[in-house]
Amino acid sequence: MANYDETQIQVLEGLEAVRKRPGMYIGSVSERGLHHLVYEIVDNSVDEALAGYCNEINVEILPGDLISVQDNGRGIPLGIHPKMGIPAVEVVYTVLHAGGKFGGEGYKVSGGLHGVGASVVNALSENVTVEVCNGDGLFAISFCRGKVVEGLHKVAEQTKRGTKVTFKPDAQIFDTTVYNADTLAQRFKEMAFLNKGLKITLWDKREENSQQRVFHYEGGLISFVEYLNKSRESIHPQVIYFETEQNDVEVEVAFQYTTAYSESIFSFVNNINTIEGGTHLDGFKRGLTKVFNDYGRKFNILKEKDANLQGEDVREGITAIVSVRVKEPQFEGQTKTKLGNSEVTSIVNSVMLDKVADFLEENPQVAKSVLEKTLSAARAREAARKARELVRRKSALESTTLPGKLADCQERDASKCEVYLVEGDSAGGSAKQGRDRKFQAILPLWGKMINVEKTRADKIYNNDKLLPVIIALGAGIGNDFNLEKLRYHKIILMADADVDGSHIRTLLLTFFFRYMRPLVDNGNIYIAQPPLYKLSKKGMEDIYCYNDEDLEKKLKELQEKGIQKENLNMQRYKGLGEMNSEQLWQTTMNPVTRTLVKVELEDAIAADEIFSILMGEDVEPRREFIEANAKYVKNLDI
Ligand code: 28F
Repeated sequence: MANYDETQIQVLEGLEAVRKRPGMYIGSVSERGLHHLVYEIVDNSVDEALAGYCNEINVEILPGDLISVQDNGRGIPLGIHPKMGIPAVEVVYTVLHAGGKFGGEGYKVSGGLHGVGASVVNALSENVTVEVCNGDGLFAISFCRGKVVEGLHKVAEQTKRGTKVTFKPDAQIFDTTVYNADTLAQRFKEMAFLNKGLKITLWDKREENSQQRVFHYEGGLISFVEYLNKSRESIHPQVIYFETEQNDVEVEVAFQYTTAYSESIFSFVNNINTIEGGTHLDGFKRGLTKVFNDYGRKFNILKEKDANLQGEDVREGITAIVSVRVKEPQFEGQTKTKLGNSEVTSIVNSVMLDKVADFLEENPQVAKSVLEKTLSAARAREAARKARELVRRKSALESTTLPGKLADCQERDASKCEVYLVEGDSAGGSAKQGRDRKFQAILPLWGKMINVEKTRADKIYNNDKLLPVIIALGAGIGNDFNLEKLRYHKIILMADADVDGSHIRTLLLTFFFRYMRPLVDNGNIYIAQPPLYKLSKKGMEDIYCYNDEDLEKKLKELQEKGIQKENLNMQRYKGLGEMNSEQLWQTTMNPVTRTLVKVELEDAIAADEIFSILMGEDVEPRREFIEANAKYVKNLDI
């Protein structure tokens, strides 16, 4: 214990650094960062499950937004750490990066996006209590903002094993400390799918009489694909699945084809959703293309005169999960969610060739249906290529042939430019007059927007409603999309706050998500917030309210100043069209006074799901969604 003081100082400095710059460790201090704390702790339990010692995790949201996570693993080790001279559990909770690397033999594979784990949660929590049952009893240790307040001590006799962590996120750090149970549930569901047999229970105890939600799938990835396809029509009954290991890399793949036109492929490394893909995904795609070409040639479904199927042909309508477990994953890319280990490509490619070829030979009926689908996709691709060529040629002439309806801005630096996509010609007119033409462009949209979820690519590229949007943005579409060519860094959807407005917003978001996905990932899309009410009175400046709570608040403020509701004139706006250009500028477009909602992608799987439920072919899931959510609807105008 000679250097005990010194190491303690290092520990405190480490945690102080986390408190100073929390964003560097958990991404942000928004609601998203708040949820991240829970994932860090649950990831530790999942690691224990991956090691084969734990099969149940219970998460509770307690009154006051405390979180408790409990597992039935071996319990965090309590023995004195040889170098630090303190119990191992204390090391795990106070030393940055203490996770898998400490104490020699770490876990074989380990999840955790940032791999920073428990000490970061501790640094960013008002209180943490860790309880460990290791077979010899129940022991506990407590912390406050990262510092030990009650050292490790025995609490009771206990023969069971496991770890329970209870923490309260620090209100000094986070914008909000209120948890969203649905966000957590979505994540736990995915984790349960990825780890077959693992049972994760979520119980929101903030409300009385609340129900437990249990996520437990013996089918694992097969259940995952079935779940994702519940609002799609599959073209073969069973999910194609295999699980194997090669050169220390575990590969698990499940996929099924549907009548959809888009592809929904999700890839994971050690349970982490690799949003940017990487070598495992490359291997999957390469293997898939080759296996169908080989099969098609062998059985003469692909004739001699036919060209090879291309990657996009064999992926049309596929729903797939690619999950690999790698010992030392290297993460790259902007958000560190892209696998870089080059050896993984050939491993996944070769197991695909093996396993999928076997499956096709054993299931010729399935092989035939899928190959027919890929052939028709190849024909559609040809048509789409011609359509896209046309778009490209039109956009190439960009400066001279910007859409006639577009009122462009003067600024040429795209990072300073905004474009408002406005529903309806009349609102478009007011927006054109009201805007600051230096940096704000207006593109009015009119008529019926197409639903891209139900349309094949070739019909989209030359659709007369979408073409102006594609050309105005200037960055291309689909595989050709190039963020660097984007002409406006803020794309603002401005539609009425009614049912039709929601519809057009949803149609546009579906289009951006499926065909200009980098815009979503990069955070270029915003939704304008026009006011719902105007309060006016002679001699008083007009007051705008953006929702019902806002209205209540402002009425109360006025009352405190002695202005009664009865003496006010209250106007409820039914649409953008009711505002003149000056009002529209003041309430919705002036960067100083407006509110914009930024569209962010927190969970790509949940987003894919909601788009296919709301916009897809299958009616039943949509109906269920509406029945489940109708109670939340506030301003329904019929
Ligand atoms: C509610 C949160 O944190 N559970 C955990 C264990 C079990 C072991 C462990 C954890 C070993 C390699 C560090 C026990 N016995 N739930 C949890 N359960 N950590 S965290 O060991 C520490 C890691 O790197 C454990 C034997 N080996 C490991």
